[in-house]
Amino acid sequence: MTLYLYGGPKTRASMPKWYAAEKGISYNYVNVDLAARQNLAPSYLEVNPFGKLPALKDDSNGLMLFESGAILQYLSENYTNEVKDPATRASISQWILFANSTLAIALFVPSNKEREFPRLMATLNDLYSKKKFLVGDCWTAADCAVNAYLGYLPIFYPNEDLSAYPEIQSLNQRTRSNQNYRQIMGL
Ligand SMILES: N[C@@H](CCC(=O)N[C@@H](CS)C(=O)NCC(=O)O)C(=O)O
Repeated sequence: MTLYLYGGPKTRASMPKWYAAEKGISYNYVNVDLAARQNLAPSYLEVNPFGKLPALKDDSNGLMLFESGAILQYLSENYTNEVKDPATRASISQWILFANSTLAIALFVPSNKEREFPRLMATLNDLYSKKKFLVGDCWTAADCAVNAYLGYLPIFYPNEDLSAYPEIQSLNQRTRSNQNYRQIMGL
């Protein structure tokens, strides 16, 4: 049984890499050089026809999967014991989708940032003031996805004033002091 994770430096492959490291999931890493356009080589397009990173191949069942969120969810459901019932599965899925769509757009699409960012950040700040983990009582793929996107803030917007969101600031401090995260992000 072998997992192959296709990624590259400074790509969203960091998210499944971080998750796998935290959960002790082993895999073979395949570096795809975007600058050399290896992502558009026919051999990689067989893995992800869109030529995007990351992607995952699971030798145990022949699955080839793209989209970082789908990869997180697959690993969470099949390579950890964090999903114990349909409600947990749905809640984790909700947060992964939130991170990869709603939150990602609010952070990275300038026309949306002004309108969406303060509301989403205020709500997340409030949620994190009440609980440490988004689903249940341990760090799951839901936290990985949301923490990874919030962790992009100091990287992409080092001058952004986050003092109105102290819980997010301390969450980001915890993320940035996590050894696996540091290693994967090259901090
Ligand atoms: N929504 C996708 C985004 C994938 C994506 O855009 N990946 C970038 C790297 S972060 C990529 O492969 N870019 C190369 C290209 O578009 O040619 C995911 O989360 O996996």
